[in-house]
Amino acid sequence: MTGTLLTVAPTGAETQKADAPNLPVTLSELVSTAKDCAAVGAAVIHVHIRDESAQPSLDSGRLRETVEALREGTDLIVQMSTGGSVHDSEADRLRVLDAEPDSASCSMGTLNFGREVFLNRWDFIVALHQAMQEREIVPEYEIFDLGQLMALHRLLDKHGPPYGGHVHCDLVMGVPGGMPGTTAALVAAVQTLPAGATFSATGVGRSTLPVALAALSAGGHLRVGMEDTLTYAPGQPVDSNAQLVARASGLARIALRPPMEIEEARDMLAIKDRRSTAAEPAPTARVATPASPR
Ligand code: KMH
Ligand code: ZN
Repeated sequence: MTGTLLTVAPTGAETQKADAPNLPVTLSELVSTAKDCAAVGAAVIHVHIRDESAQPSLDSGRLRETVEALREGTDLIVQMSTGGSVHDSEADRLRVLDAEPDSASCSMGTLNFGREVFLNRWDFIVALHQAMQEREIVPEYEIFDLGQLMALHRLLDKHGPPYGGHVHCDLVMGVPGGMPGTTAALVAAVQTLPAGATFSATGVGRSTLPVALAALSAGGHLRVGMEDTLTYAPGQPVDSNAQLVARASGLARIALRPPMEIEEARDMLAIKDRRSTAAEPAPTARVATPASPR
């Protein structure tokens, strides 16, 4: 049994800074969060950026600067969101790849997203998949509902494997409009994954813990962070992204599948090494987490 790949999704596009003052929205907040999360076990960072007013942005210059700063400050696998916010255009979402991240999300279908619609037309999904193949960027297929896994089978059958050959999915569960964050839904999704695929799971809101526990028991990996969860326990707001990563690390250790080292995660996901040898960040010193067995 392998270790557990921990992804942190620290910001997202839905929460306002005013509603969650600890949400990282500036580049320096993001880099500092990334370092803290790497220290407690994260290997991947799923990034949405904000503009100077802390609103979601897909500005090309900012995206590039963000990828560079995260690469300079950490060893984390940098995964940029191509999902953006529900208001972003397809052209802007495709242009995210110009920032040359290690990985990028590829959402596998359209769904109601609360009161909004998160639009992912088939032709757009194909365009994203092919652009990532050409640019040697590893996709993470975001699965919000069971039928989206059938779309993934069709995508791989018709358009071939992703760059690197390994298929990794993230089950995003509990979005109002998508599959629920339950063990039954997770099992149904896991049974429908393409052969050889690995998966992470994240449960939005109060489904965070049930989904994490179900994913670990099913041999899966975890995504946590303030993109998906703002409440640590009933009545207790999340302090920081690192708090959520530390809790996930503890659960992974209890399951005897401790957090994967970043290099191991790079191998599993077949990430192309874009780090410059000149400015290598110091290796991440990991700290023990509260639930570590002694
Ligand atoms: N913000 C959501 C509408 C992704 O990052 O690829 C879409 C999302 C998915 O977060
Ligand atoms: Zn996202």
